[in-house]
Amino acid sequence: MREPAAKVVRLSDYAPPAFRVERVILDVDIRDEDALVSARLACRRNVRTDTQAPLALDGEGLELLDLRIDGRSVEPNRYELTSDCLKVHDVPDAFVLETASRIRPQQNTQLEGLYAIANGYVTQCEAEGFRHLTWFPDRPDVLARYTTTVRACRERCPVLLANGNQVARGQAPGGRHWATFEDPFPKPSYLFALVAARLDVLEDSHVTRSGQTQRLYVYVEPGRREQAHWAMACLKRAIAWDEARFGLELDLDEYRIVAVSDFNSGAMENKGLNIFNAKYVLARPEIATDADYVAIDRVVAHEYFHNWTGNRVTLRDWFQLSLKEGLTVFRDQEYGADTYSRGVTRIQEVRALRAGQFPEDAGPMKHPVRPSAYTEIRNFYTMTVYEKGAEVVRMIHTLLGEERFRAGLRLYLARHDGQAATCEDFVRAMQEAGGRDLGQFMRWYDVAGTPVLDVSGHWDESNGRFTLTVRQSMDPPFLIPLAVRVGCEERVLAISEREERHVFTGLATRPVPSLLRRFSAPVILRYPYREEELAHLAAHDDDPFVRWEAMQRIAVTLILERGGAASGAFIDAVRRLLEDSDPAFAAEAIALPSEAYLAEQVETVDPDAIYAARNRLRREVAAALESELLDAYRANAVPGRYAPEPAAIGRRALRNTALGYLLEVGRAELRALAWRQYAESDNMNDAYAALGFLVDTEGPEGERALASFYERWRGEPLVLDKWFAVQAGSRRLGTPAHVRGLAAHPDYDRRVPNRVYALMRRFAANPIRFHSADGSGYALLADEVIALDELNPQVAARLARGFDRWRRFDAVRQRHAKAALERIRKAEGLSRDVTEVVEKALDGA
Ligand code: B3K
Ligand code: ZN
Repeated sequence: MREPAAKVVRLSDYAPPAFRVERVILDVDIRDEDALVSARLACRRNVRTDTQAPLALDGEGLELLDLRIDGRSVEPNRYELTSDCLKVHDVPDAFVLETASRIRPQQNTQLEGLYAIANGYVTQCEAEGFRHLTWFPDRPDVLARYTTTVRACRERCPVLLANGNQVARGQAPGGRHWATFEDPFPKPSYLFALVAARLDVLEDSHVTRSGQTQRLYVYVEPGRREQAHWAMACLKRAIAWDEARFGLELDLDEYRIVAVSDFNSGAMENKGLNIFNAKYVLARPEIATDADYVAIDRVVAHEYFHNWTGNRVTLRDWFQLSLKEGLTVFRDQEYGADTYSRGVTRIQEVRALRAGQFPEDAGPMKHPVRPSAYTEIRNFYTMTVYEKGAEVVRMIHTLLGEERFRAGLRLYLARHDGQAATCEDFVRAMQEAGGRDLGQFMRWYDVAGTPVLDVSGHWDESNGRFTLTVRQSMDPPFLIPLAVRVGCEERVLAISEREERHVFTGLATRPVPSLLRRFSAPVILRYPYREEELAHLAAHDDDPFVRWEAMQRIAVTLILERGGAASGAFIDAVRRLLEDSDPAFAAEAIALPSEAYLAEQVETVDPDAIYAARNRLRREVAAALESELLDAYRANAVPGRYAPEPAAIGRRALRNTALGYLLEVGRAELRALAWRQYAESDNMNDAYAALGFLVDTEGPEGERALASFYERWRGEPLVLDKWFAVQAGSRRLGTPAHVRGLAAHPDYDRRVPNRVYALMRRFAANPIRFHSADGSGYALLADEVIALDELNPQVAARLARGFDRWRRFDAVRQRHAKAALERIRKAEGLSRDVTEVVEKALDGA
């Protein structure tokens, strides 16, 4: 089944739908080889649009069996059918359209629409998956009320679910059964969901502040109920948090999460029936790391928060995607900050933004937070839309303050409840409630690229004045909240000109300015700090981000300008941090900038040189501080049983960061320490950290650990993913050939996105071995993209993004990368998804 031809969709072409759909009555009959879908749509012409327009419905991969209007068969000459559209001419202003179609969920490898999983069937409709189920105006501004009947085999699919409340249920001949659900909330088709499967369920409840009891359910594969407790605890915490922080309550009597093993993304916020990648639900100490526990917490919260920001108020069109995603990421970030450590959470967000979003914003797939054109919307679930989108919302929060931001959010939700909104609607509500003109601020939504702030300081000793000059790269200029502290005075400067001066007075000595506090804007800030000024900030500033950033700045200079030779000031700073009262912060502060971030700082990337310099700095720190690192390693052992609670997570982070440094010393007894940790810890977090270090280290322990890990965990898919990932990310020289071997391993399954991401996306993110000068890494990724594209174009396109930065490398590597990209482009029947990514990589700047 090949896709319809690619065409560019533009924001400027937006037109309201010609028809509204008021009611949908859907019947999905899942059988062994296919499914029959019948739909009754109550349609009404939108009076404000062309009154002659035909009814145009989206549909892909549907075999049309019957078509009726108001009960009468539609004559063949009255409709047109193409591979993605059904057009019916001469329709009245209000009518009931009935269709019957056959689909093949058992053959659906794209995992979009209705598809088979090991233990049943599920749907994924965002963004345009509903058209794989039935004929429909599959766009987010058509909101309808749904009644859904699901039919399936009672034995194989005992659990039947769809959005809303179950209103009827029954048995049918041939060992089959059915259930009907009514969703009281109008919703766009992308929020539709159904499940027919064999599942275990964990039940709990939540009592709202107004005293109402709501039932909560987490469904998992049979036998895994014990692994659902953490996700349930997270859900309850998130519900309570949204009530307390934003006054938003759950609007449903029943709320369900269903975990599945085959899923393209992380999770999906379908109204009342979230469907999750099992990776973001299942946890127990032996199989999940601290990072896994926290990620589950954040994703469960994120999908829950969508119930208001996304579902109650949805999107007018897909260009507005960040309206729900940026806002909801901001909400889950704030939930994370309130639940764990605010400072450390912020540092981790900045790290991720710089490693992923900044490069995206400077590469061939760059686009504004609100894109203006796309070929395939599936390619725009990006860090720019999500993470930069969250930064944009955060800047509004910073400009308005908590109280007025809350008022703005309440106004936005009240004004647009039950509607499909735009980014302007959101900013307008914030502007009204905040009493602040945000007209200039809208540029953040519509202009791509990372702004640069060039800041300099002028000290006037004679009258104790310090003047900051701020020049911004954007023209016309952006409105940028720049939080600074000079001496004891803290201000949020609202930068709005290309160049501005800000004066601070009453200072006794030359100050060291504390800039971009809390990372108050997603910008690159340059300031000519001297090393001792940075050491001062790292030791004494009161903002964790500024302290961390000072360490990063020192390290960047040492790595890129001094070949990784450590300075006394840096060693001293690390020594002090090892005894910091906040181990979670210390772990972040002594971790060096990532190779991806370093690569963005140079003209032409030489990955081997960056690696060598960065690693030299690690070795020199380790050699100078061996005994202090060992002390920190011992002092931060966490006694008692494993629990994913913040203080313990922080201690484990510092302990493992110290261990990583110690292994750079290269002595057998330190490797033995890591081996003991691998073999003896009672939790995956510490075992996996040790495994990662051993795999990167010369010595026999790495192989031994890998073999034992495989033997122990081969039956546990999420852990087996880790086994693949740790090898794909290894810095060992033979990694490309080794990964090629793993792609032929019996446990490598291209139909399972988690497995593909574990091996191939991890490999594409390997800062040195993917970029092997012989081109073997690029060739391997190209082979995988081509093979995968036939099964799952969405996942293939994500892998293809591994080539994004190819032009930044030397001529030899560029030649290999270009050849790999051209080979992909020439592949027969290439999907729209991969075509868009590869063409932009080849033809873009
Ligand atoms: N809204 C979904 C994303 C679905 C991705 C479709 N390609 C998950 C989320 O952001 O919450
Ligand atoms: Zn989301």
